Amino acid sequence: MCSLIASVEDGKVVRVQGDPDHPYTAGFACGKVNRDADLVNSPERIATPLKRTGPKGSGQFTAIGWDEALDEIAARWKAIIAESGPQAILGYAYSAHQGLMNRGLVNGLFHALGTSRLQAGTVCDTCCEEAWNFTVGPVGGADPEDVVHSDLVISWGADLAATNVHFWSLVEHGKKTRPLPVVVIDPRRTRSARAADLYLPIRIGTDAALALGVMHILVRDGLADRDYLSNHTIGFDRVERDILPKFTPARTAEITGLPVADIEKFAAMYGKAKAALIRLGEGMTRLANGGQALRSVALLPGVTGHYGVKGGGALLLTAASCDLNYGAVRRPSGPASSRMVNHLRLGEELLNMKDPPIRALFVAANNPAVTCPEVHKVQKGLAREDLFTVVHDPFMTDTAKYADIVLPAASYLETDDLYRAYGAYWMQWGRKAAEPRGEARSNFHVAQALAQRMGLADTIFTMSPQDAALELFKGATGPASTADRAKLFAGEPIHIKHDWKGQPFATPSGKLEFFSEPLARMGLSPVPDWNPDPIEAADAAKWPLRLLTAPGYFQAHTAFSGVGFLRQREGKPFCVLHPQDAAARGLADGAAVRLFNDRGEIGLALRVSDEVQPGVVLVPGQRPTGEAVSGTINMLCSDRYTDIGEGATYQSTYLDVGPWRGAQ
Ligand SMILES: Nc1nc2c(c(=O)[nH]1)N[C@H]1C(S)=C(S)[C@@H](COP(=O)(O)OP(=O)(O)OC[C@H]3O[C@@H](n4cnc5c(=O)[nH]c(N)nc54)[C@H](O)[C@@H]3O)O[C@H]1N2
Ligand SMILES: Nc1nc2c(c(=O)[nH]1)N[C@H]1C(S)=C(S)[C@@H](COP(=O)(O)OP(=O)(O)OC[C@H]3O[C@@H](n4cnc5c(=O)[nH]c(N)nc54)[C@H](O)[C@@H]3O)O[C@H]1N2
Ligand SMILES: [Mo]
Repeated sequence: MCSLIASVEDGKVVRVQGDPDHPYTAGFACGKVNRDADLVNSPERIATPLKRTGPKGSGQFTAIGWDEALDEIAARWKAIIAESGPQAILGYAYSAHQGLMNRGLVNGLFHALGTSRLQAGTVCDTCCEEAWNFTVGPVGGADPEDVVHSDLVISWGADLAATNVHFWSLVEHGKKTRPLPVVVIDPRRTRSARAADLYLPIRIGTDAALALGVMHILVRDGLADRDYLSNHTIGFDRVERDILPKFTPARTAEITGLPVADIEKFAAMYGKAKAALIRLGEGMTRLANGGQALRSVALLPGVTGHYGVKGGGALLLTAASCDLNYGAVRRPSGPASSRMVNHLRLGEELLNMKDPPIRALFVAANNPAVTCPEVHKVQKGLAREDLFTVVHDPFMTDTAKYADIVLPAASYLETDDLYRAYGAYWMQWGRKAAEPRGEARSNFHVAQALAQRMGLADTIFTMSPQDAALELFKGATGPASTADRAKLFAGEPIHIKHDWKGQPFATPSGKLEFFSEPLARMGLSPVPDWNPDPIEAADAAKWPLRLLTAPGYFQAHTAFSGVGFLRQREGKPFCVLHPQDAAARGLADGAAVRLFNDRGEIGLALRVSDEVQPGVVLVPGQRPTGEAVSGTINMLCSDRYTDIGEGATYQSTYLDVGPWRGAQ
């Protein structure tokens, strides 16, 4: 999350740019956020609340007033609660607004009502986060600004030039003044990979094998830091005895598709570095064995002791070390536990959940009809005539088209909120830059208005955003909680500074866990390992190509699809095939092609490029159905869970590509 300056003329946001005075944002934003003035002022925004007039999914609505909309929602919910209990309602609110209040209070509303609860984020980061927690513990990783002390940077499954532009810029800056080699490990030759000193085009889903292969070489060559291992880690003896012998350079090369020479070169660079920083991405964890992959890579800096050094170690996320009293907003009242619905299984649960079935759905700040796997099931679930659906969004999304009532949402530039970065140690109060467009209202406002109509008495539902923010500091510990309130509300960036001497470990043992007792109890391998996944292997035998899914440079997920300029920059929804795979199928660059597997088929434009390896089809971003030749990529992805964290397995998708012959 960047620190931004919005310029406002006549009450209208005219420009958004990175704050030049912020040490990390350093005066620039990514190509998408630079266009956020266009997003707020987009002619495609919904102006008023809407009520459905046509069949679900048809997008036929009529304008209604806010009071009418909110009264109807409250009346329907009360009737459903009286008949079936609160668990017949599901609040499905996610992260498009990153403010702690606008994100948290919607969940707080459903918590207080005692409805079924969303196990949120499984579409995104629960796998990597849980795997990190089992290894390092629920604590933030290395500070990206410490890269000024690094002597080697590894971008492991993260496209830094797309999703981490400020870190990338610090790396480029560092390279100007000292040797700072960059290694990129990614199946796609991304922008970051093209700028790397060593690029390893790894086979999808084989990162654990590479990390273990590197450990094998480090041990073989006497580059393991035995003091660090014995003082700060547990279980390496088991890994060394049972696992590392299996990952010889030759076998590692066979599994990962990388040349032995490159594996040796990378291991030598890593072993000889004094402060190597691994920037971990989430991309490598969105497949069946994603948890093992992340765990294995996160263990690597323990072998060399880089976790103990400033500028060394690994960074996945920083948010866990911003210790605020989140419960004040997210869990004001309500039962301690309730029925859980996995974020990935919306379709499944809408169709099959019983005792009681889900009868009412409130979707805010996400677009599951595009971004959830098994889109066919999601569409079928959303099309249920007996489901009362409300969607709160600035735009008429694919999901909103299925709603009974659509509420126009304010964007982050039109709200007051407190933000905590999750890739850096900063937080900041973000003031409302302009009044919401049309009749749009913020998530915070809607949560409060519905809470009042539902008779909830928690004071958080009547507080101003500033007063609610102050609740987050009550009883909180750690550096974030000591923020000077006057500076905070004046909008100054607050540095969440930790005085760590090396990476802290918040595991049961207090050490980096090569051996994890909790994983053993769950019936998972307690030590890092790599084994082929049987379901993937069966699918791979049937289908010749594997899906690689990564953010688009100008269309990440669907939140920027309301900006015409960015849609054009990204181009028509497309896929990328290696020249060999395109030639073997007689497919030319620019052709419309059919992507298909057992789950269905979609139509995209083809780009032929060797940025991917043979055997891979890359589909950047998730694009709404109306933009593509036909359909959307998640129609081909299953809602199966990852090994750890019950996360998404988009990249365990196998398929084929052929000429587009019109919808079948
Ligand atoms: N500016 C900006 N920043 C963002 C976002 C945004 O929209 N805009 N979105 C945010 C969100 S929601 C998220 S989740 C993060 C995601 O940001 P990241 O953590 O960077 O994760 P991804 O971008 O999903 O994937 C990164 C890379 O992983 C590669 N990859 C895929 N499979 C494998 C594999 O098996 N092994 C390896 N080594 N690499 C693999 C992909 O090719 C891709 O280049 O970005 C966040 N940051
Ligand atoms: N195939 C495949 N699928 C994926 C991924 C992948 O790599 N491959 N990545 C996954 C990941 S990492 C993620 S995080 C998810 C993201 O998936 P979603 O959470 O669905 O994210 P978006 O598509 O950006 O949708 C966000 C919606 O919120 C709306 N919005 C923006 N601001 C506000 C606000 O302030 N209030 C309200 N009420 N609404 C607002 C936007 O207009 C948009 O419609 O997708 C996942 N899906
Ligand atoms: Mo995400």
